[in-house]
Amino acid sequence: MTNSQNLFEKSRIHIPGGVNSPVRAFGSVGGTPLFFKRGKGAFVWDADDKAYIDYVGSWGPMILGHAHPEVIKAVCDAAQQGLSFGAPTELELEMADLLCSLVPSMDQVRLVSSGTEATMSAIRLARGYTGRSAIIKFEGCYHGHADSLLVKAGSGALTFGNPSSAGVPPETAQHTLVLDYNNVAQLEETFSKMGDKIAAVIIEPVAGNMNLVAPEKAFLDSLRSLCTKHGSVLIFDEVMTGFRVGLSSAQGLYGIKPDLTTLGKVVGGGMPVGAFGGKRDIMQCLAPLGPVYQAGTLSGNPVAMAAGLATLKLLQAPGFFENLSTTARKLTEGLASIARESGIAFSAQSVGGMFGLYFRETPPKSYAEVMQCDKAAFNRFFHFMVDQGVYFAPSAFEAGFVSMAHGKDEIERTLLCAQNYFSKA
Ligand code: HOZ
Repeated sequence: MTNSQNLFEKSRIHIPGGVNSPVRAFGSVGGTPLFFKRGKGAFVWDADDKAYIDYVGSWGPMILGHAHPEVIKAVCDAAQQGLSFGAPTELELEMADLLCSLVPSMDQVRLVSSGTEATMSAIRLARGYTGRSAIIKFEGCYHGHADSLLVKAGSGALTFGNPSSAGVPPETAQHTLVLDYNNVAQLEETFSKMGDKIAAVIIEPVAGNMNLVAPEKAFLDSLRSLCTKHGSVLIFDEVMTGFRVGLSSAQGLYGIKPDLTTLGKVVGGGMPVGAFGGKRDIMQCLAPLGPVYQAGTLSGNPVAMAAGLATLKLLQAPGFFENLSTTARKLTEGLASIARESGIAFSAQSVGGMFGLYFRETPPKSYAEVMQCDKAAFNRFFHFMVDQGVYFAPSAFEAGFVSMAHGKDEIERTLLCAQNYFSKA
């Protein structure tokens, strides 16, 4: 029995399913989850001391690679001053100023402790601001696990075949309309029928929780114009794409200004941080200024702020995102070309530092097309790569991530392993 297997057996006694977040359980790919004990740069080491090139990066935050010395120093320095005060600190001010200067649509921002908190609060704020109840989300998009958003959701919900969770009252779910990603006609029809009832549309501007699905520009443009026309709040959930696909996030990349934006992952540099922000008149509906309540004991935690600020400082270096995007592109183009030579139905694509691998001929454009991927083929590939010391997300329905620590050697080694696999598959 490996140390990971042993730890998993023990964890199942007091932790439901042995994990604190479902996708980690390897339920979709089969086998036993790896327990990690250390990370450095592009690598993680499991409980048996085996090293892996890591393409999960804690599901996105580790954009600088693991244990970056400047981030670790910032965290240690902040911790020396005290862990939490439940009162404002200067670090929060620094973070808010930085976020509003980097995110094109953000006049004001509120800091929270997770992406789920950010999206849940943004929805409440949009409802409070408009006085309307209905929201639109898209099938396969995942916005954290708040009740109204766990309807036909992606990520773990999709991985385990329960896109709509038990425990969500029908009265809550009835206010959530689910439409198809990238379907302009359906969006227009819905707005023409009930535009005056729609409080908000929430979208992952690049979907990353049903594998990676890239948006069509025309789709994002119609979203913007329909929300403006009908007085609905457009929320870009950039928890995954924020500072991951570019310095000005997906909204900068596609040239769209949402009304509200949610952030998480990279913004905390590996610590629990989320944020939501946007237009001043909407943000001013929040307590203590306005009637929409939202609060948190650990919101804006100084140690977490220090990690986030150190990370955001480093990714503003000239050429950072060009290099990151080139790394992701080399990986996906390399994998696609190796698979093509072996006649395997496989495709891959990247947006900035995130990527998708698909066991089908072309990248999917919707949830329905994601479902056409050969999941069993992904699972076989996943396990072969793990054996070879390459760790991809343990689910066919998650995006992958590279960091600035992934260099030529790591990409070449990954491609070599994949070549060994595809040539025999
Ligand atoms: N919801 C995350 C993937 N999109 C998984 C989080 C985790 O297991 O850490």
